[in-house]
Amino acid sequence: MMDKLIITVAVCGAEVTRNDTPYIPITPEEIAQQTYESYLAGASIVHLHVRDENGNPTQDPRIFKKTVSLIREKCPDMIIQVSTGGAVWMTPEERLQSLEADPDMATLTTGTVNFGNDVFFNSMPMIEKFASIMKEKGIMPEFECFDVGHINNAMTLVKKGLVQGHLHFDFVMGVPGGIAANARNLVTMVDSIPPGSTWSVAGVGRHEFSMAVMAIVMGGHVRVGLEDNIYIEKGVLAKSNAELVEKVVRLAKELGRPIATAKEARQILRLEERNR
Ligand code: KMH
Ligand code: ZN
Repeated sequence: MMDKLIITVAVCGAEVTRNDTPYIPITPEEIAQQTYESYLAGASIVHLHVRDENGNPTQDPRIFKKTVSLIREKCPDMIIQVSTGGAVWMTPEERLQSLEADPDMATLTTGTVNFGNDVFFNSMPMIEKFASIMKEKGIMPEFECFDVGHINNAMTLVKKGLVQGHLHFDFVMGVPGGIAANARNLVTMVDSIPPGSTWSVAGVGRHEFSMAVMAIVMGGHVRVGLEDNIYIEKGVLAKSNAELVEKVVRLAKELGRPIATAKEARQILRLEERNR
């Protein structure tokens, strides 16, 4: 039997600006409010980036701590997953600062990828350093795989003992430069991870909902949010992150897949078994 569906909401990311959509949350209060509305709609994990007072991406630990505490006040059991990806121009040291906010989980991108005209750089020594710091702090990594080879790198971390316990992967599909978002590639990704692992898919841009449907029927989990896609349908901006989550909930309902609560998501990811 399939697990209930875990929905992750990627509320703001690092790249989307107010010029792209007026609905992107920027301040800690706006981010916490949109996270809360998404939680009420059915999201059990928040994938978190933060912005500075000018709306630019930052890994400032004070802003992360403030945002995490606002989210915990409103949604005490929601799983908080901070980004260690940050933005493409950030140093590794800068990117690691989000871990100071004591999250439940953090992203761990396991390879370099072209990212539009930029390069999202993640060398193996960097990845190993990120993994060992997460291990030391008892923070569960979510492997962010932008291509198939990133899964091999993740498994190298496991072989070296840098990642232990339950393994959870997020396949980010449709980034220009990364793996294309289609059914054949998703099957390849799923076939490449070890049995017993869990996975979600983040379809970028217009691929968000088609990839979500594939994950729903294949037994995976789903990430949506304004970080990945700003449209609720072709040419129509989503007015909030919650609107995107609500659409996934409707699709899952139609397809007969129940939604996991935050407590159930913690069980599916074996989060409570980790020593914290
Ligand atoms: N903003 C991207 C360069 C993550 O959050 O870990 C990296 C990213 C992945 O969003
Ligand atoms: Zn991100």
